[in-house]
Amino acid sequence: MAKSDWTCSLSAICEWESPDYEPSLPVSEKSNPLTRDIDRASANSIVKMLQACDAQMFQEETGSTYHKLLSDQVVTTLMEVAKRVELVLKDPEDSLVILSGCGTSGRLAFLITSGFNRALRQLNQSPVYSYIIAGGDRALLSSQEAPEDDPKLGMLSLKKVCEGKKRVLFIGISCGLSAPFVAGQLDFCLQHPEVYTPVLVGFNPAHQARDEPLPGCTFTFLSVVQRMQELAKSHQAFLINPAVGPEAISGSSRMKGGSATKILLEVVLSAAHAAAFSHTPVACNGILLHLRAYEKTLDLTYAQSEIITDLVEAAGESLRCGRRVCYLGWGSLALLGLIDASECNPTFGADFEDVRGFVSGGYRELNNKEGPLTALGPEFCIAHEDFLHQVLPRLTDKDTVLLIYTHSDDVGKVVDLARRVREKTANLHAVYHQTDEDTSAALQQDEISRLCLSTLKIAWLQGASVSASLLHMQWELSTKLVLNAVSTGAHVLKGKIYQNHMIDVQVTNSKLYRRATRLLQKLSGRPESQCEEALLKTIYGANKLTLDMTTSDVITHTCTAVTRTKVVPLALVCLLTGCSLREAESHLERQPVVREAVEFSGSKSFRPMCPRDVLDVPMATTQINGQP
Ligand code: F1P
Repeated sequence: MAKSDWTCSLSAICEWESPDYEPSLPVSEKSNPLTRDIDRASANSIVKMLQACDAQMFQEETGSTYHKLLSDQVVTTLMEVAKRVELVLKDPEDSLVILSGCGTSGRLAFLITSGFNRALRQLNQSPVYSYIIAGGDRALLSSQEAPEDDPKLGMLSLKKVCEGKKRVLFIGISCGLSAPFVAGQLDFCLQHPEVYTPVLVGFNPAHQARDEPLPGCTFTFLSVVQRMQELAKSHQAFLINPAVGPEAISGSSRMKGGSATKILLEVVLSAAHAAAFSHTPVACNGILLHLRAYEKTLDLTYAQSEIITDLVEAAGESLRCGRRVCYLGWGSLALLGLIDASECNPTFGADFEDVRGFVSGGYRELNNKEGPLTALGPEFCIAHEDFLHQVLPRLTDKDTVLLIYTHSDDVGKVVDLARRVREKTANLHAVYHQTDEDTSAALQQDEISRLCLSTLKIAWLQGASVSASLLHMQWELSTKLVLNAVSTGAHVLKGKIYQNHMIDVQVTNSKLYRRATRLLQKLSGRPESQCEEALLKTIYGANKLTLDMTTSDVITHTCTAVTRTKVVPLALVCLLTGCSLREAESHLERQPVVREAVEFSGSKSFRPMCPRDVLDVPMATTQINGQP
């Protein structure tokens, strides 16, 4: 298949559903056959692959193996949960709806609860939604993966938020049905059914939930799910877990997992609001219409794939030459910029300076529970003023800046900022949404387009059937897709991905520890025990493992791994060459490309399947459109 003309066949789209396809892995961890060669694709092909992966979210149910987003069973559960939310909205006293999750799932819990509490305030209703994110508010903007492994912490934070409440609808989000933090919360709900009704959102079938023992607990994620399945029969618990297909970058649940979380929960909460405040009872048709509106959002967004490609290229070029990408946003779209930027560190091992998000109004706009976090360090400085002071003075044409806004934001302010950025760099781009009828800011928009190198303008139809709130949620999803494509595509172009795996995965929690071991098995062809041994040796910086090291639990390993860099690449070099850890370190120091480090040390055993650099080095300048 020509890389410059990437298309996908139906069999490739459905291949992951075959029972023989990576049978030991849950859907959320499988590698997507559509992106097998993403590491050597052009920007244009990368965007097309991401489009095809995203489209899998709305694939119809083909057999009985996997329920999909539009399956009857899923739609029925969405209706049931919406009715529970409606009850809370109609009688909010002493009641709460809580959305909780780790990493991206927690960030989206924050985004969604903020939006729907705002909607309640506009209706003069008191807010009923609350969010919990593992690691607290700092995890909204940075990677805090260790707390994800703590079921007790999850349970305690839930208890704290619910103090004095008589009725709580708890919605736990774990894309992989795997986070111990969420399992602890669900278990607590199951133990206190007089107050709590648990709902689980994730993207694996129930039997693929994680079955690993949890420290200090008698339950696993799987056993919690099984108890919930039993209670689901009598509507005392709910599972919303359609399969949306493997992620474009294996295990990167920030992408489809995050988008599907946003879609599902917004559908539920919107239906509940319409039932409680607009005399529109929760109905199957309404739910389906809303889901289809998101499907159209994907189409409308990727209809602009040429400009998205330009953005990916610009951002990729910036990252390749060690420069930065900045998202300057307004309103909730800015929050999507903050979220996307914050995920680049855990996903690609990026520095916080590589991709940064800024929001007009800073923490005032964010309105998070813990208030301003600027004292925690420069990566928590998120206002446009912080950008003007810290970043703007050092900007050059090699940095990429994206303005992200809608026509309902203060477009005059966008013009002002665009002018200031333009004095420093011509590499300025705009991503903005407007309704087809609105021309109020046409002159200012023309000015912005003149200042920008490219303008990604998405025009939306605002007919009678599309409410302002639905439109806004569509803008948000569209922005998420664009930014995910920009940051993922840019890191692929930088050479951070091998096939469709992130090889330099941070081994900072148990899920990532298991993923790292599997990756080593796949790339070295060695047995699991050898791979885990090599991983532990690099984590502990030891050529020989002591009893202490081998008998410690995974949490101890991951706490130590936080202090180490390039753990997986080092382990891989050791496995493939048989060299010592020190030798592997020096190979990688001299040659940060794993493939070449291995070849340099004389191994014949490593046969790379892609020509693109695996680690930290810029793509060869002769590589055009993915062709060497
Ligand atoms: C939670 C999560 C992801 C993050 C990384 C570590 O996953 O924090 O958001 O990208 O993979 O885990 P999940 O519980 O939603 O599956």
